[in-house]
Amino acid sequence: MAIERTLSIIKPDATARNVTGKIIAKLEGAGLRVVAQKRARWSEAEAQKFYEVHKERPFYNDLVAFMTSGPIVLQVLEGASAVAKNREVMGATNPADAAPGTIRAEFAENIERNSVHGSDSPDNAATEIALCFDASEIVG
Ligand code: IDP
Ligand code: MG
Repeated sequence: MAIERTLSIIKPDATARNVTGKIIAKLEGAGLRVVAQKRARWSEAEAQKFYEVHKERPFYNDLVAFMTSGPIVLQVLEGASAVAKNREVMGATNPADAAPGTIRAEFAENIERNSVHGSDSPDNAATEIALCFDASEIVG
């Protein structure tokens, strides 16, 4: 299995409830290594750019408002098949469908306030990592 990197975001619903450490423990427990991490508060323009792929979706404006409503924690995760591994430990987008033990099953409030973002392909991971981190901030 190839060693990959993926972008992870701990979302404002989770920072508000002070569960970033519990979420990071889940990621590390799945074998993912945090090789970059920073806390940030996105501007509207930053959130709009990050979620540009969703701009035609009906939930886009609400999603941008949610993602700018409080602090987030941006991370680069590294490990074997990190993109798929992270999606597995995150669980389904809607927590009602998320498998027991996944981050979203345990922490998400609803389909929007679902605690974490994870890149959905190696190509998108590379794009999202480059958007959020300078190379010098990633230390593997
Ligand atoms: P993902 O985060 O599981 O990859 P996406 O379809 O890429 O899911 O959607 C991006 C984010 O948009 C979700 O994580 C969630 O916060 C929000 N979202 C997705 N679908 C809905 C919806 O039907 N209603 C409200 N928000 C949604
Ligand atoms: Mg997605």
